[in-house]
Amino acid sequence: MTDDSAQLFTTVTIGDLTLPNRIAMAPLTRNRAIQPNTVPSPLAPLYYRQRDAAGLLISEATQISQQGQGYAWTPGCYTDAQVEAWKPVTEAVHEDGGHIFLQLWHVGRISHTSLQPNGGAPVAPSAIAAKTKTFIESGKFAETSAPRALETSEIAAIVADYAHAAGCARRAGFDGVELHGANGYLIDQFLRDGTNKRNDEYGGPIENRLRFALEVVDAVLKVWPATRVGMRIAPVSPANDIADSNPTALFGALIEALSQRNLAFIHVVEGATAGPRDVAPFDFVALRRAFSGAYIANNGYTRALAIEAISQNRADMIAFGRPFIANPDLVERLRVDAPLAPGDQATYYGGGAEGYTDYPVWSAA
Ligand code: 8OZ
Repeated sequence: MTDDSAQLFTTVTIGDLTLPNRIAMAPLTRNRAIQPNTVPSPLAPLYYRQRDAAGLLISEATQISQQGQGYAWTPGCYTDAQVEAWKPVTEAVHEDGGHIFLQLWHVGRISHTSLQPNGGAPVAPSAIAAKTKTFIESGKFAETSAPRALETSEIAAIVADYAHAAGCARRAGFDGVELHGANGYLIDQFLRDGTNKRNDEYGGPIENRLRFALEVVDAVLKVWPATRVGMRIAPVSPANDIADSNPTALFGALIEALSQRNLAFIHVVEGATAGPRDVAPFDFVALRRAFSGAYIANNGYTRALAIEAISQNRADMIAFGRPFIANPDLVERLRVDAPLAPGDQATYYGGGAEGYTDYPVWSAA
């Protein structure tokens, strides 16, 4: 072990879990679920097991309902068949002594009628289409479909869908759940004034725009203890055409409310998702200080940046996403400072074992 990498290999407490290192695997959408029931792939247990030296694995984004789906072949965790198919994943990870949280996801407006129940319009806080594309079952990219605004009376059922999926995650043997509050999906759409133009109690001032996120958190906290619940946020990311006039005020207020609820962690996409870290000024150190739980940092971290952030106590864990695709043994490579394989974008989304479970581990030989 090189001296400085030792910083990444100290134990860390997340909620009530003591984890062996500071490296998390970020959620990675891989689009290999089995249609029409969006059951996780039979290769998923091997895929996660190959990567489970990470102190914490966060699953790929997983829809809480059919309405919550926005891309072809993403898995769900809301039916008995899906729960059964997730069990071998959690069992494989636990056999190795690893830990895995399920990421709970509702895409809101980032969807397409072909993926929605009865071919209907996707739902959103307001009827504003996202200028972005999604990936549909024809195997092609398509413009997202124009959404319809949710009726106030419909919101409670979506909150209940989160709680139901959180219960399914428990039955499937996950160690906890991460709420996907990042990247312009439904929770983020409610939070931001660029996508939330509602006149009811879910729109307008920050206090109202937080309401949906906090109702979801509170519903999930009836199923899981706060020690096993985290939220992923991306305060300045423009992902999926999201925008807000004052992310500092918005996320400051959110973090205060999450602290009051003793959430185990926030998982923060620093900068533009999968893009530049310096897309807009934002004081992530202040955000971390304001939060009572652990801070998992993500986005564009290299080994050197990760060591620096942990050494300077700017994060409790560092989540690596894309580097885990082609480097199943990323944890070991970071330990010994081995070169990283680049990965093949053509196999990121969809397909089978190729580019999923067939990446070799690094050998010093
Ligand atoms: C890449 C492709 C499709 C979805 C995210 C869940 O950005 C995603 C996602 C990433 O959070």
